[in-house]
Amino acid sequence: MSAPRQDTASQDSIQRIDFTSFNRPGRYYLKIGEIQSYPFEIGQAIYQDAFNKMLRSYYLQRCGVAIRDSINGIGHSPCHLNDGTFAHTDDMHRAGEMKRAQGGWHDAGDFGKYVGPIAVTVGRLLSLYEQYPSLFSDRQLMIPESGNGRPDLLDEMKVGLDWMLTMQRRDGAVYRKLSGKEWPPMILPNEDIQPRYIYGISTPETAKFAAALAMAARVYSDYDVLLAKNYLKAAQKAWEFLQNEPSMRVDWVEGDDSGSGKYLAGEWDTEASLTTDKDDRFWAAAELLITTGEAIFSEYLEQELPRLSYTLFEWKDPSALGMADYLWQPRQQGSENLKVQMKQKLLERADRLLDTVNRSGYRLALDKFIWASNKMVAEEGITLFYAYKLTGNQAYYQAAVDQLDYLLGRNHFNLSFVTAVGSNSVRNVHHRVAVAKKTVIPGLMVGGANTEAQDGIAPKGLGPLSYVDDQRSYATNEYAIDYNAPAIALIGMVMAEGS
Ligand code: 9MR
Ligand code: ZN
Repeated sequence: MSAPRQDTASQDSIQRIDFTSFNRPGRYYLKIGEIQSYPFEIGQAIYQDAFNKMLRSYYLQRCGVAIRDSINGIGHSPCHLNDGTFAHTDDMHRAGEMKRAQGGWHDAGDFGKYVGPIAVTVGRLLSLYEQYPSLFSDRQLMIPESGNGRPDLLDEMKVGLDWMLTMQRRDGAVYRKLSGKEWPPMILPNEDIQPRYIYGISTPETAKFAAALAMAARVYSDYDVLLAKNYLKAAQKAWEFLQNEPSMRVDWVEGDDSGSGKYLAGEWDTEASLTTDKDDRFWAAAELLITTGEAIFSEYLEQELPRLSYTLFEWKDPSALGMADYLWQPRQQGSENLKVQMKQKLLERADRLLDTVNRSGYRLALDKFIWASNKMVAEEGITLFYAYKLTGNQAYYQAAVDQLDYLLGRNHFNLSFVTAVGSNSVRNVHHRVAVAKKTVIPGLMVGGANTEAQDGIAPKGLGPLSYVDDQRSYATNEYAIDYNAPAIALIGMVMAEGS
């Protein structure tokens, strides 16, 4: 056991115990005097259960269909069958007109459906699939499509992809979201019968759409050539629209967030990435290049790359996945010069992260805790993992696993931030179905510590301690599809290349 050391962010006193030499699989606990720890496992397949539960949660988020969950008995009748009505008049549709846009996934604890988070969720998970296809199989998740001969992951991602297609306009532009005008109370989705609206088109969403659909075009071509062609056509059409709209355009009307998330530069978000769509276009160009090999896309990347750094992949700025996918693209294509630049940018970030990890008692790569900090922990873990993949340096690998350890319980709260994973895990998630059914839905990762605690329930201003396991705390204890995705990816990477 190491000497006690203070973790600056939490003020906790921390001692490390190394279990490397324990190689007998089993369930263990620690006891010092009267104090006994939660039990924990040592073994080969310790992540499999978390991986499958977290992946399966997307099935439970499906919209527009009846959910009959054979494993947990969670379910509801079909919801939101009237999706949706145009909220505003634009140059192709009139307010009040209807467009069929059923399906997709509810975003989080709410019932909104947003192109941004769906695109990055699909992107993160299809990228994992491309790198480690053996993590996935048919009949893995016990979903309605299990047994159809293709990996369940692809069936589930198709739900998000096909819904995104419904959000595209004839000219390739993509509408940003679909939701009600009022936040529904804590009811089941089929009880939410308010009208649901399709909100304005936007170039950042159109670009993220193009990227995700371009990826899908290559991934699904092994299983369904027609579907893959359709996805590619949609991606190309979206890119065409972006060429006709060279500046960032977001059709936003005051009040468009009255009953749904903004996913836009706003009162809490000041990041530069929200005032430009170059980062979104970069991801689109990278995926379109990998899929089609067309020169216009590599010219675009050559031109834009010098201005970008390697950042944290999310809906605010998805450019990092463009770089990672470029670096590890199949068939060894791509320009060496671009790869060298990307590699350097990625390692610059990874080295900064490693410094932060080494300074932190919990070996955490984050030093600020805002809304969705757990998602950021997972994404930083992925960046560290990528750095390990590029260099073989074990220090990066260890730091990547450290991020996962934090999420699954090695934190101030002694708590796994994923429901039904671990021996002490979060229970009171801000999630309408879970609250209405008075149940715990397994495999949901919550947002985590958020020093701004905008909900007024979690304590404010405490950094990593600004968190509470309370279903009212939407700013710290809500689950969202784009939180689970990087956590699943980090787990998958560690499972696939764990040493
Ligand atoms: O995850 C989002 C976070 O990055 C933003 O800071 C926050 C405020 O805009 O919104 C979060 O997303 C929520 C969305 O707006 C509505 N659905 C639930 C999402 C998770 O809390
Ligand atoms: Zn629904």
